[in-house]
Amino acid sequence: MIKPDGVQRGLVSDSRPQSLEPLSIFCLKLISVDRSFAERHYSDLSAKPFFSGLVDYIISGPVVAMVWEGKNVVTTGRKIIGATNPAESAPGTIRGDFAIDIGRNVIHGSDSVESGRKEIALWFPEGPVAWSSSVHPWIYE
Ligand code: DGT
Repeated sequence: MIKPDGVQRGLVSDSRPQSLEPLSIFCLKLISVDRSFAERHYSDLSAKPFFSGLVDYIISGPVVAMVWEGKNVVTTGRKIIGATNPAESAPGTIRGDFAIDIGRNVIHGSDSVESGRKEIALWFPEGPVAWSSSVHPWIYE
């Protein structure tokens, strides 16, 4: 998900570095979510002191919700996104290149296949459009 700061700063296309080329976007939409939706998305963090600030941030403007597809997509995606705190994100990662503060870290990525499945069900209850990428056979053996 490109968070509201990423959308407002016009980083939607910049946050697709070349290292993401072998992965493909399966679903994508611009969406504004309300407080209860954001609280559900971040429910595992509800006891944290920064929770209400995090929810305020996520509902502060539209986000771009996406489903990415590809081999090891969760691990690769997280590597490309960078560490949660941009101060610890390597240059060349999305957060390392575009973010400064942990509370404005531009992008979210599922941290496991299981949470990815849950988040897809939450963000895309309508289900995916059925399609397949024609470059797939040129990337995967
Ligand atoms: P993501 O992808 O947004 O879920 O971030 P993760 O998975 O890299 O990190 P996670 O799930 O532990 O935390 C979710 C968001 O909560 C994170 O992107 C920024 C915010 N956050 C995490 N730790 C802190 C903190 O110590 N202070 C503040 N202000 N925000 C934090």
